Amino acid sequence: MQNTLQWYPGHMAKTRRLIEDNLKMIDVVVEILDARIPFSGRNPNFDDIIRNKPRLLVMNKADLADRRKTDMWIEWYRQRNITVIPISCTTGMGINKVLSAARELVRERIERDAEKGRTRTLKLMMVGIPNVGKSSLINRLLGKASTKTGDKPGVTKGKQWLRIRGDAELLDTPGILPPKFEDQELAKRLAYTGAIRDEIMNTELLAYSLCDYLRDEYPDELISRYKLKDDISGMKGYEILTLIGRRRGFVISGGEVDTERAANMVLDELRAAKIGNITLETPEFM
Ligand SMILES: Nc1nc2c(ncn2[C@@H]2O[C@H](COP(=O)(O)OP(=O)(O)OP(=O)(O)O)[C@@H](O)[C@H]2O)c(=O)[nH]1
Ligand SMILES: [Mg+2]
Repeated sequence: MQNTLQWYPGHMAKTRRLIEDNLKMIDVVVEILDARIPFSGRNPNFDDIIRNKPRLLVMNKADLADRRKTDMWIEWYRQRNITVIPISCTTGMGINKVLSAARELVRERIERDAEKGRTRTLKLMMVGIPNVGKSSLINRLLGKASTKTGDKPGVTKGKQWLRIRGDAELLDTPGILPPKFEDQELAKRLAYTGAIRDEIMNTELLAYSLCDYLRDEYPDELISRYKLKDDISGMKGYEILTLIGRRRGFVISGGEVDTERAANMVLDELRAAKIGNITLETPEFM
């Protein structure tokens, strides 16, 4: 990992302005989180940008996350009077709750309009860090692929208005991250899920940390996926990754393990949930 992850691509500053400029015509902001990092995957700047606008939180990619921890995070947010809806754009789980929950947040306004004989077109703006599934959620709500999605951050470039079923309009926005990361652990979690491009990270160091985490939180999944025979409980992340590389036959001349190849493989397999349903952070309850 670079010593201090300090960066802010120009398009993210532009997106911030895009969100701010469109906010006044929006009824509800839908903030999309990745269920595998329901805390680290929130951009703290959204509080400044969105301010008092009604906001709905959805935790997408629940199909990839650890169900038990998803429930813990829902409870953690509930204790803070925040409702989070777990959804999956892949399986369709929870999608039908999104619009009704958003309407509920502005019910009084909808009712006032109805009294005046006006039907209100609900205007929603999707925001979130890169790669969480903002465009996928729009496609799901529309029932068709109307906006481009992709398994890397930075797919959506400009803004895009899309209408659904005549009674709602959706605005897609590109993902944005905070300008800098004070907390390296948080930056790593973003990278594990693919919210930060691998190119700006040291993937080997990233995979070492991931192996440390999996050893403590998901040892059975790790052992079974890579058929590890040794006792990994006292091992360091890099030792575990070396073992994994050896099991997979990633050996270079001289019998050394190609840890870079092993690192990329483990990260890919984590992202595809091949190691298991893994959530990368656990809430702390007071
Ligand atoms: N397993 C799983 N994958 C999902 C889900 N939702 C989206 N994806 C995948 O995640 C990747 C990113 O989805 P996008 O919809 O492009 O994400 P985005 O937030 O619009 O990304 P940017 O526009 O780059 O900020 C794609 O490969 C999607 O297929 C989900 O619920 N489960
Ligand atoms: Mg997008």
